[in-house]
Amino acid sequence: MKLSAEQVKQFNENGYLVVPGLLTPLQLEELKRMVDAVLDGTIKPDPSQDLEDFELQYEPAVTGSAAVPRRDRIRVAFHLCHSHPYFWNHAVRPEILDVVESLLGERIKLYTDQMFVKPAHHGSEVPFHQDHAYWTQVEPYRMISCWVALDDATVENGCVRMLPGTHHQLLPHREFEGNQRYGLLEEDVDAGREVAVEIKAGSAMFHHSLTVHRSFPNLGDQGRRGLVTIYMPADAVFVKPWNFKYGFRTVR
Ligand SMILES: O=C(O)CCC(=O)C(=O)O
Repeated sequence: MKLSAEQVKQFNENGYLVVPGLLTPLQLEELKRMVDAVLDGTIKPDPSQDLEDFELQYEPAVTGSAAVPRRDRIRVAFHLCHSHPYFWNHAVRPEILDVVESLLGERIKLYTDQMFVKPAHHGSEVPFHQDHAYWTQVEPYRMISCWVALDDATVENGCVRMLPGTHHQLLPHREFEGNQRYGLLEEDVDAGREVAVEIKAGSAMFHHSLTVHRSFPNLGDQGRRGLVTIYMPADAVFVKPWNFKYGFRTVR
């Protein structure tokens, strides 16, 4: 469904927007089953990819721990939509593209997806950052991410936390050690304005690629999975080379 004028206004003011109930209960159950299969290693990328497994990043605290099931050791799974037809079909769902069209215009390219797993007990933090700090090859600095909750995302299990109205300029990022290469420190932003975006499973949060956000570690008993698919206007310009092996296909 296209967004209302009021929803577009809210997005333009805050740099993010929650769309409740984006997926039906049936769509959500199927998505969870497929994500579990990726995390458990029971499905593999499409054979044409010639990959042994999906591109995975592990939680540093439990990387080598055989006592922890594989699904609880994974921090992020990358590029599922380019490696398996089920996730391609998720990325081009009309329910998602209608919202993206309301925000980006009629011609849309898909960049990729990232599955943030945030397992119970040891899911690690994602520091403050603007997504576009990673993607400066593309102008204008305006992509849209669709973050679909597979579980209820709460303060306790590390929901995404947004800084409203920060989507107007790119801030200088710092080099970090560890999983996340660049980021912002609390002193770089007005952290007091942060909003914890708690959403129900099957709902989505759309955000602008300049909106500052982060998430805390998950020290609770409930996992918190979020599948993010990322889109750009089809007329975006590549100002630096970007050898992204899957390419950028027009999806609408
Ligand atoms: O899911 C998270 O914890 C972080 C998500 C994020 O950084 C993003 O969607 O860009």
